[in-house]
Amino acid sequence: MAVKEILIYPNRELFKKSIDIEKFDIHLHTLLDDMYDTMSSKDGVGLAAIQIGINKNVLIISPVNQDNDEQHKDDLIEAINPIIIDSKGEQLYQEGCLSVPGFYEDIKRAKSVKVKYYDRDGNLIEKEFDGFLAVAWQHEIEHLNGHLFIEKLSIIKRKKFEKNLRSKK
Ligand code: QAP
Ligand code: CO
Repeated sequence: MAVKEILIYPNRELFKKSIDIEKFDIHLHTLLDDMYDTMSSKDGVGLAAIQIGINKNVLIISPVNQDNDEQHKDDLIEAINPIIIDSKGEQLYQEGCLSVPGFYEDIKRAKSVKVKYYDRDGNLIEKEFDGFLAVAWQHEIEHLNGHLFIEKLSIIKRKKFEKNLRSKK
């Protein structure tokens, strides 16, 4: 059990590009476990390693049961060196981010994505996701590329967001 500190915007670390994992070893497993403990402690549904200051291409996504709102660790998606190989359609979804606490906004993204990634044991997986999970994949992979969802806001909404942030300090 290790809950790590989550980096909060405007921490510049969040804008670093992450690098690929080369060894599927105990260090990777500890990182994944720490990420899960950290995300769970804040009721998150997704987390990228860079959000706890580790610039490696690792992300987790916790599918939420559509019927009873429950999250189960067995369903947890753990993805190493993930890439989106195809995307289709469009959807608007209200996003938030553990690194931008208390802020939520509708963001336009693809409706479905096909992704390729490794699991914690180094098995290559190719799968398609849509709806909420497709949003989560796009949001988390964006973290690995050094970007945040607030960069997708209109100029007016972004200005309002920055003004609010400064007034809260
Ligand atoms: C990314 O977001 C995401 O502001 C994960 O006060 C977003 O877990 C995936 C959170 C939308 C799919 C759809 C945010 C918790 C959690 C907050 C999160 C907060 C407490 C955000
Ligand atoms: Co986020």
